[in-house]
Amino acid sequence: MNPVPAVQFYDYHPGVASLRDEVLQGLTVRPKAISPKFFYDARGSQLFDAICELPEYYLTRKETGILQRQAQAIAALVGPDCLLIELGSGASKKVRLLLETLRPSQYLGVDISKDFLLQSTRQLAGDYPWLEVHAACADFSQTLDLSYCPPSVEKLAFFPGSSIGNFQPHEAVHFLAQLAANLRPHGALLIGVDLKKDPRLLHAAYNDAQGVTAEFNLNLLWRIRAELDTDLDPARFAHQAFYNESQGRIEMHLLSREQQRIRIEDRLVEFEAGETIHTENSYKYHIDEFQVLARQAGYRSEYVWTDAERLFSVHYLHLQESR
Ligand code: AVJ
Repeated sequence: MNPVPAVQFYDYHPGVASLRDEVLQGLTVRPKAISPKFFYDARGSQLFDAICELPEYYLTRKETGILQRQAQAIAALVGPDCLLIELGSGASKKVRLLLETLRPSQYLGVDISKDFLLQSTRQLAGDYPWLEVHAACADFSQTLDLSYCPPSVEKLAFFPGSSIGNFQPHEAVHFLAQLAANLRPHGALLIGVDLKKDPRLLHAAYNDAQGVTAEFNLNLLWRIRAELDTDLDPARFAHQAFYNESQGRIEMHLLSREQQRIRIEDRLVEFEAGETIHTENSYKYHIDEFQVLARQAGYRSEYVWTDAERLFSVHYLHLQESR
């Protein structure tokens, strides 16, 4: 018999009420907006994995290269037997680059996509029998509470993929400060941050030729159709992504192809032709811009690594001694 590897599981999944409340709230204000955290149902998580393989989506490849090259250096900074906490762990692929070298004693994966999280952490536990594996299904976009964490001395938080870019800069500071509070008294943060660059490269990364990013964006509407009571027709919307230079961010929207009225549960939502639902921000930071945010949140910057073309950065930040 081959037993299913043991994963300690903590379930704080927000549930369908959160989708309904946030969608109705977001569609009855102007400008209309829905949080990108709702992208990640099972299909959305799959599509995001496909995005990571796209030739135009350099982020994953660049970050993976940096982590591979710097694994030894990171391990030397952290030391063995830490608790490694991965935020937005998804398929838990990137953490595999660190495990053999870093040799943490415990791993905690936190993600909003429940089935995906369970499946990937079970696989991790099977592949690394020496590792104690924990998984928490949680929405950490508003509050981050890791008090269910296994007790440990040294904690390393790992927040890859430039997911920090989903927050506005002031929200990012708030989030990082909450994370710092959860890491105290001892801890560090390894975080991937996409760099500012030629807008044409950014544009291509979010408007891929195969249309996978478009499908990922539109999947949000298919999800709403599947989980809520509505006559919404996703075919009446189009994917839109562009670089907003003054804000330093990629914006993704779902653009209404026509004037329409949609019923969602007991509410009617009106769209003008060309009106959009803002579905994601993906902020890009110069190295020093991000270091300023990190400092405001209570970290000191120890190391920053980039790829040779300077498309992507990985920061190693240490908790500031509390004053
Ligand atoms: C997972 C938030 C880092 O912003 O690049 C990819 C999500 N959206 N393509 C990003 C995403 C469109 C991704 N993050």
